[in-house]
Amino acid sequence: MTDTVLADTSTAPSEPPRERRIVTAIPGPKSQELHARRLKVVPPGVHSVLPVYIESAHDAILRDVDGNQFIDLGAGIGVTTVGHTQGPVVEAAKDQLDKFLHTLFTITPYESYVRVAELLAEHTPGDFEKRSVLVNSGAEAVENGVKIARKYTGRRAVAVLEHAYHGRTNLTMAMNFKAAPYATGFGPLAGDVFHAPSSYPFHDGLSGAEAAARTISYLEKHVGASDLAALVVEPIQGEGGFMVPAEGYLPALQEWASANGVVFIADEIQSGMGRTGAYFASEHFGLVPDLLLSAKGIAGGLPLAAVTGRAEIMDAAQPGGLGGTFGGNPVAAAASVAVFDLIERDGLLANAARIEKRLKAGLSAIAERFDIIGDIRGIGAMVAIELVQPGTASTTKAPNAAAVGALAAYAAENGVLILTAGTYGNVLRFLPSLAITDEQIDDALGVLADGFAAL
Ligand code: PLZ
Repeated sequence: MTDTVLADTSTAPSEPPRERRIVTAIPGPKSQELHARRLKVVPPGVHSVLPVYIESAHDAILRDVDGNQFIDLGAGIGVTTVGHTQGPVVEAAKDQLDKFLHTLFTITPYESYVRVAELLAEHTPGDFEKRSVLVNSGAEAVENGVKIARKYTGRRAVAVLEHAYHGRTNLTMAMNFKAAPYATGFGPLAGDVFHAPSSYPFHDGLSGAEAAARTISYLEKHVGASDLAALVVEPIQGEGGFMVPAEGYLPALQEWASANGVVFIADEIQSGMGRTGAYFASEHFGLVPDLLLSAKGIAGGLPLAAVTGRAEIMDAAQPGGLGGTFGGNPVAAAASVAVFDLIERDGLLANAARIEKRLKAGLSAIAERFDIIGDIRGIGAMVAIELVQPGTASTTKAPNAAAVGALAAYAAENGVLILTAGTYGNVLRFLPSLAITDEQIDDALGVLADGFAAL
């Protein structure tokens, strides 16, 4: 008998190579079969951007049931930020699976919930006492943030920004800028939600101070600070198209909010948990939100979300006023603790700057060849391009959604998953996991460049 000698590779022997590989038409025959089954039992309201059915995923690669492999530039919309199926995260979840799956924290509590709250207190901006409530989804975090702000202030109104996205529940539908597809026909919507003008440097050309004056004037005239419970902002808007506000804009809003007793809430559901190279994007702007909402990336793929904030605000909610059956599920909480540990252990935050540099350099090179790229923007592993009609980049900046659709389709057919965004559907966004390699980025951008050439 001879010993089996395993090669020293970073991939397990059964794992496919971590590269793009297309072996069938997209979607392949097995995906098509699954899709036909799905159409009989899942309503069209639940739409899939790319109906290839996934069999496994690791790091930045998705493998479908037909054996096609995609470079994943979407990370499940910013969820698998540390990479798909990272060992320590999977192990932590598996360990917890053997212990208990559920008790309901509001019946009999457990440590991992407390640990997640400690980690959130440590890694969110602000050197003061904080509390966290854990829930299941981003929208639920938004709902709770608003609820807590209303209780604390005794005020009714909520302000959000143009181009915002906050979820699919009744209140959050009203908070989204885009009615279609999120709210169309689903009303009546929640009242007392006000959409204020935002900062969108590519389009408005305003300085941060000018844009903030516009936002504040709108709120003072249209709502009145004394009726405003909360101002909810995404430091970098996600679904809206990764707009980085002009310098000074967000700090001016925060200053106005705190001078007027308005709870300043940062929705960091998409921009948070390392995506921009800081734990939370608020840090890039010097923001110290009163309440910070997190979800998506905080548990590496398991459903978990949180409202974290100043103790005196969070403590305004009466005992029993916050919670929910599955909020802070023990498996999700265990995975979340592992995600925080992994970010520290591997210094993952530093990857965001590498990814930004690589993506922006590649995209700039493409922009030199094709004049429909009007803007390249973003921070860290949160980068986007806004596409305009030929020759309008410095004039009308007329949106080019058709090109975005064609490019995303071309990329998918060639093994690169790129998500779209933007109020006018004319943004391609790149939000890969922090585990993506330079080679994978270059390969994906090569495909994208071919897509531009094919337009
Ligand atoms: N706030 C900033 O990005 C979720 C939406 C996907 P949930 N964005 C992805 C879709 O089409 O439903 C999001 C966000 C910001 C809130 C949310 C809502 O988070 O976990 O999807 O409820």
